[in-house]
Amino acid sequence: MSSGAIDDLGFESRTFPPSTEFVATTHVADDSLYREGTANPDAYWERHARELVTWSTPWHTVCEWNLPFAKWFVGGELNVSFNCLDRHVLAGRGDRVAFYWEGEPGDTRTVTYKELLDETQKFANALLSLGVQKGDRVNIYLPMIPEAAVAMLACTRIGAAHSVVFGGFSAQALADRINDATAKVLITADGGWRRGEVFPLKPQADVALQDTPSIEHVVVVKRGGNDVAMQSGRDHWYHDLIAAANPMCPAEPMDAEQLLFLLYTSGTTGKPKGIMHTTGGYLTHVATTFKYVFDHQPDRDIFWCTADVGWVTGHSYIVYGPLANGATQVMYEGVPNFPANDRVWSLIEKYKVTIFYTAPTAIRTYMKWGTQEPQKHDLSSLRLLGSVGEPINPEAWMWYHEHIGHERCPIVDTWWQTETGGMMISPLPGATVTKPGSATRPLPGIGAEVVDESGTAITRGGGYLTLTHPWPGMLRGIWGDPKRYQETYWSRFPGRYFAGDGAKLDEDGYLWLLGRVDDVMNVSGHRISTTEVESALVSHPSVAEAAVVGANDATTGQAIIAYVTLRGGLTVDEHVLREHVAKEIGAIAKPKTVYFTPDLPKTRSGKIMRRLLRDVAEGRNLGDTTTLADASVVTELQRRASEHPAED
Ligand code: 7RM
Repeated sequence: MSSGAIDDLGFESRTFPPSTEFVATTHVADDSLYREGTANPDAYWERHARELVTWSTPWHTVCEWNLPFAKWFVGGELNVSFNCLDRHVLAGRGDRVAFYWEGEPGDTRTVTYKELLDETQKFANALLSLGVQKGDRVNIYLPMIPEAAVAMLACTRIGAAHSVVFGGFSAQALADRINDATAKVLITADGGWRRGEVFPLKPQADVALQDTPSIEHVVVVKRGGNDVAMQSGRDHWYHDLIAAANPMCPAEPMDAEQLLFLLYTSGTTGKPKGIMHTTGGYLTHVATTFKYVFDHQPDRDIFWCTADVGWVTGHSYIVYGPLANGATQVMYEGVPNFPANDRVWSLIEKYKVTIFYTAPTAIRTYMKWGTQEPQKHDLSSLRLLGSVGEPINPEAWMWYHEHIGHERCPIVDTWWQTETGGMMISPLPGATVTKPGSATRPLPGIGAEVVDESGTAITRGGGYLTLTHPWPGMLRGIWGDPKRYQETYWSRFPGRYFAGDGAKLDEDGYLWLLGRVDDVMNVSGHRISTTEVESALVSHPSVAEAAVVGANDATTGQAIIAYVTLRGGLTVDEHVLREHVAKEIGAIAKPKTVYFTPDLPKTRSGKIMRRLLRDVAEGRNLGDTTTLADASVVTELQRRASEHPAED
């Protein structure tokens, strides 16, 4: 079906209701929450702000909306670190484990809520002693160690905004982000462990620090044990500051709209945007969605989110959402294939993880590595699985369902963005019948609609995903650039937030995410989403992962070029895959050429970078590659393209 915006080539029809066993203990087993959220979104969020968050001063207005600027819980005051730590300890739960942390080499630490609170208070005092004041920005550049959570929570305790930069980013990326935020303090480590080796952080930071005039002090956590230079007066060891710090630092109440953090997203063009999130609405959103989407119960569950704290998923669903709910989590420092391809499954078995949240890119990698890896381990503790970051191809969903969830665990496919702060579209696992590859429906209290080219909402078929009313975790702007905020998100469809993603609606009103609209291909006048062609390719039993792009073509406008990674040990002919796509979704979507590759170019958070594949397919020099995780992947594809130029 075609609405002119994006074609609907859909073919997935399997459905999975939650099991009676799951429903028996779930928080939400029926439509009541949806009905409450639809009837009055503000009242829905207000109830959860009251029930899940502790405030020192109540708000007078739930939501003040001056499109495109929102304020939530206006007049209210609260402290985020109090909500994540103190109140659990005050309620007698200080001995509950907050983190079972495991370093990549296999060293472990168990951190209770009481210990996390003690350390956070000391570090908050250390930051104060370095001159950090309410409203200042603090940069964080750390590996996945508990100190990352401590650093973030210590900032919230004193009202400083953090800006976390992923530890895999370059010195230049760090310097750009520090300078844009004019941060006063940088918190880093000597190094961290990755793939069996120490990767240097402080030496990278030193390069950045040559060009970051706003930085007055640097705090260095000892983790890698690598040699680092310490500049006297500026650089301080974390353990020295903690040893000298006053143990008491009362949580200061903050205005609900106090800046909580900046998080930079690279976007497809232009300089990184500092996405602004504030305090009361954000905490309400992530606490509520964590509880319901993961059906979390603190006395039962061990939660593991495999994201890095450098991404929004780590902010919202490792630090703030889980800790606000008093969750017990696993935190892992390293890569999933050290020392072997079964590390993830061995950790699930070891810590008896009940809820596992990861990305489609990881699931497809596990598919590539083969089912023998999870089969080596007892995964019976798992009760719920989650996915985030990209559309999950139906076949990857089925693999996750069968080989990890053993057909017992609901899967929550959660659509959201750095900009949305928290989850927006996702099943509620005890109430929603799932379909492989669909994020299902907007969560209670969230308004999402698919619109056509003219901005009119459609009820079937493909179009542009928009959000129709403000939500508590929404971004409050782009740091230093309100005009860009307005233009990027609020100008294409008046009155609506435009996410930049395509989506389609099926006959049950379920949403199927179709990827970024910039990637949509135009073949003989048909607007074809990358997601549907990729999912058709992945539905072939030999294929683990696929990326497709539209390359200029004299006859059809664009031709579909596919890059395909096979499942371990399997092979298949190019023409078989082309016919497979034709059979699954139609001849129009048949790739003109299929390239086989052991890897695809990805961002450091694991999203496929189709823009680079388009450059390769059209024989151009590569555009911006700074966010690419492994540059050798594209150079190899370029080399092969130049050896075998695609004939027209
Ligand atoms: C959480 C996160 C946001 C973009 C978003 C989409 C894509 C994320 C899903 C998804 C389909 C999903 N934040 N995306 N989740 N697409 N289904 N469940 O990833 O800011 O880094 O990226 O990611 O394109 O716009 S993000």
